[in-house]
Amino acid sequence: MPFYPQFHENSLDVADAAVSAVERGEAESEPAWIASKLKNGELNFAVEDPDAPENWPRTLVLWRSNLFGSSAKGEEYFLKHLLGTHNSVQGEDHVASKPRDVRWHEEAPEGKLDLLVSADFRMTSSTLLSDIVFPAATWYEKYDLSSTDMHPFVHAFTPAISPPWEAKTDWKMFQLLADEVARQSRDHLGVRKDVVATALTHDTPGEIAQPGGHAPEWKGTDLPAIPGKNMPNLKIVERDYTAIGDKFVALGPLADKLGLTTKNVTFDVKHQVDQLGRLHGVFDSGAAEGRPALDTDQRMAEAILMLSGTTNGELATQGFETLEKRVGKELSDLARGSEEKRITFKDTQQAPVPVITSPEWSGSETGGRRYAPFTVNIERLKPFHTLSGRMHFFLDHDWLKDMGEMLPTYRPPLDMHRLFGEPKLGEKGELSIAVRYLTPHNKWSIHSEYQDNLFMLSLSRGGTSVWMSPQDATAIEVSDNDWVECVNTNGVFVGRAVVSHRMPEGVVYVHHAQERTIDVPKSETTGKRGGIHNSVTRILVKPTHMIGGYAHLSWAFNYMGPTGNQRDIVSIVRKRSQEVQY
Ligand SMILES: Nc1nc2c(c(=O)[nH]1)N[C@H]1C(S)=C(S)[C@@H](COP(=O)(O)OP(=O)(O)OC[C@H]3O[C@@H](n4cnc5c(=O)[nH]c(N)nc54)[C@H](O)[C@@H]3O)O[C@H]1N2
Ligand SMILES: Nc1nc2c(c(=O)[nH]1)N[C@H]1C(S)=C(S)[C@@H](COP(=O)(O)OP(=O)(O)OC[C@H]3O[C@@H](n4cnc5c(=O)[nH]c(N)nc54)[C@H](O)[C@@H]3O)O[C@H]1N2
Ligand SMILES: [Mo]
Repeated sequence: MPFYPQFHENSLDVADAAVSAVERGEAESEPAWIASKLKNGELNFAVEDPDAPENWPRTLVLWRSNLFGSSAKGEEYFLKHLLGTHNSVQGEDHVASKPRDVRWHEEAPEGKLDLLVSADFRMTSSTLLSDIVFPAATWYEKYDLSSTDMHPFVHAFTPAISPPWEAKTDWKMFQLLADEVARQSRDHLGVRKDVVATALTHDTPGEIAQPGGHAPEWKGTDLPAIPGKNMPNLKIVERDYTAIGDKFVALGPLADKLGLTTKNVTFDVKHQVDQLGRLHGVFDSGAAEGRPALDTDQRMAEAILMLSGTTNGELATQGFETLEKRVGKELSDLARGSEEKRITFKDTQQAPVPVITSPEWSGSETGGRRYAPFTVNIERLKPFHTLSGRMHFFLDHDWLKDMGEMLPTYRPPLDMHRLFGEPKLGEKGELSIAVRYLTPHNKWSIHSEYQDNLFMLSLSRGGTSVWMSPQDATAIEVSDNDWVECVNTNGVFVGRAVVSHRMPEGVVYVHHAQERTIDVPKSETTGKRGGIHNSVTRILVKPTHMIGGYAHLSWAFNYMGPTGNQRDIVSIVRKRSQEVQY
């Protein structure tokens, strides 16, 4: 798993030490030297002791995320430990689940962050808590692209008006930030070597690094620690911090030198880089000399369309030809006829444009077909990216063996009473009952978005709500629309009961992303305003989600990694005073 910071020492200093050790002839290579230090314990991964002051990040920039109103499972712990601000954690630290290999601090640090920045165009629970808010341009004030793997169109964002007052496009914000970091780096960081640790990633040689799914421990054993095999790949890179701003607005030289790789298909983009240079111009000096300019949001959008097979037929065909050689099946016919088709940003502005079939995805749109995943695998027998190359259910990794989960199997929810002393399910108190607390996605919003307008608020009854069964409602003498409170060791949530026969007995739904900006009264439990759906949750990481280096059980950016499991949460739901204060 990627983890930042990477080591308990500054990775720039680690890089310097590694380089000089190699110069002195003490090690064969920098990665070998770093691995030997990790092995003998002179160097440690930061994740081995995340509560040590040198091991946590001090700055957090939220962009297109509403962490404290939406995603942060275990919200109150984030408020307490990350931000060190008002919180409603009700219980003690969960000492019952002390880790063995990660160092435990009796006094968990509070207020780890020095600076929280968010870039958003709405007032959210996160902007309320941020030190700095960058006002973002909305979708009608900037150029951008929108597309997903589930629908076959590329859409353009085109500004109807300029961003008002100080608002800036996301591209501009990051550009300005990069320029400022570069300016300050002239005095501070300059040019440094750095170590980069990368996961054993899916569709790279790393995914066959641990054959048989055996993952024996090298730490404290006789086994050697080998980068790229039983530990991350390690690489020394040079970072010119003073050039970050210049590099941010240019397409870098590795694009044409190494090509662009997706799903282990490398696209040779020399022609495209040349075309972009002629279209947008190249820089005549500085760190990006000779490189195509990406200095506006519009140019960046154009570059994305130029460099993707789904919008550039030349690349789609080239990618399929590369793949044909590897899998021995005809594939390039899927893109044939579109060799000269290039979907430009102008095209997408005129109308949503259907994409070209490309090996970047697994489906086919050839001949106007609607996209469905894996059609190329099924119809052309292109191997699935799994251990066996087929649809694959049996998993023989050591850890899955330990968990008894080598085949899909039913696992009951965790017994939170036995494990953590939470109340027993169904346990009744005075006008209260212990229930399972689920937070599925909201029907009246997409996460925290689109709910804070009169239409959606009217449709959803507005404000915070708790869906519950008639049986549970009767047990605590609650009628539809009464105010209730959900409380457990993690925190508190206040909302109106929506009593519905659609809910099974013993379960409540508190829909995802009901944030503290709309109709959130003070809670009786804490006397404080606040508590969101995620106040009552906390994360339990499922160990098998951290398996890596074994075929499709390998980490991949934005695709495969642990999820935050919060679905075994037990909460007391109780009737409260119907007089609410804000
Ligand atoms: N308890 C619980 N927690 C969950 C989940 C759950 O089911 N239960 N679901 C999880 C899942 S699957 C997800 S995906 C996450 C979602 O969690 P988040 O990604 O944190 O949620 P959003 O509310 O979608 O936040 C997106 C923010 O980006 C802003 N935004 C939108 N467009 C732009 C833009 O163009 N520029 C800028 N600068 N900002 C923009 C929006 O205004 C919004 O505030 O939550 C996770 N957390
Ligand atoms: N309207 C709307 N649509 C959305 C989104 C949104 O916010 N709003 N978000 C989008 C995003 S980013 C995502 S990730 C998807 C999420 O889409 P889904 O994964 O479908 O989302 P959920 O509603 O979180 O969960 C689905 C169901 O899982 C059930 N469930 C809970 N625990 C368990 C369990 O232990 N076992 C089983 N079998 N079921 C369980 C819940 O009761 C719930 O009905 O939705 C996408 N679409
Ligand atoms: Mo999601």
